[in-house]
Amino acid sequence: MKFVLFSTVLSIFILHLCLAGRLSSEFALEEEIAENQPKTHGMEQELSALFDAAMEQIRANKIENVNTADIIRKLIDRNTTGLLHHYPSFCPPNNAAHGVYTVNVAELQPFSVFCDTRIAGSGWMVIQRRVDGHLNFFRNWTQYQKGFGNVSTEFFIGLDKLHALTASRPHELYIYLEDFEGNARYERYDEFLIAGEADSYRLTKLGTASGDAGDSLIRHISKKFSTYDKDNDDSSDDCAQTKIGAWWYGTSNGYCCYSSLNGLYLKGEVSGTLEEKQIYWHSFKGAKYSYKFVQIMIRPKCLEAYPNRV
Ligand SMILES: [Ca+2]
Repeated sequence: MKFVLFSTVLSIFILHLCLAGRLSSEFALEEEIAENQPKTHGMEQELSALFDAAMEQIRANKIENVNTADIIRKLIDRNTTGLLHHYPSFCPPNNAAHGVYTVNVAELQPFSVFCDTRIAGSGWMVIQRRVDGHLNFFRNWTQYQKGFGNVSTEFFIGLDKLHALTASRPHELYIYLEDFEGNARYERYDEFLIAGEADSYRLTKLGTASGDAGDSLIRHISKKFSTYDKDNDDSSDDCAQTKIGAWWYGTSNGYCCYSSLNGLYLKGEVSGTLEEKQIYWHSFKGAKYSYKFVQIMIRPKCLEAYPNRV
């Protein structure tokens, strides 16, 4: 109960910070927080005091050049109850933060993620990567729920984590593709929300697409996730089986897919019965091409206002 309350207060705080944009003088805030350290042992009073202190500073416009994530991290670190882990729920929004980090999000144990700063600026959390085809992605429902692989090479983060992260606050989505001829394209969506298990991890929000790879995902909006042992698509086919993948299969016009990035790693041109069974993104290289490198990433939307972006 206390954790839920804490999450709620922190969410409100983060929202206000996002709206406030950049703040001024980290030291002034630290002093203010220190003065408002809890006089009681209740976490709710503690966090309310911290929140009020921070908001007072924002209103007084006394703070600037502060990294919002650092403030949030400090607030979490100042919690003395021992109930919370000292991890944020997102990748650090600075260009030095490239590599493996630990994050924490409500109702899950802390877990490792890969934060990427080299493709689209800072703060992006990688949720899926295909590099060389060494890892089998034709896996069952349970494995897709929990995730599999190594975050430094090939992996899928897991649907439970994807739901928890995207439901915790508004996120955006970035899909990066490279072919075997040295061409790289991307498609970015300004919203991304995955439903929970009870709704079969439905692709609930995508927002507006931009980029040069073309939009091969919007036709999958509102579709549930399917694996070879869990046919949640609304096609008469079992799309996960016929396409040898796991995706938000089913489209408004009856096709299984216009994209299937967990398909087979087939190294370039494919033909015949293998068509659309490969790592597939229609609007870049069509139905008969399997990409060399894929990276799917997410980021909280409010990071747009953060400094240190490329
Ligand atoms: Ca079906």
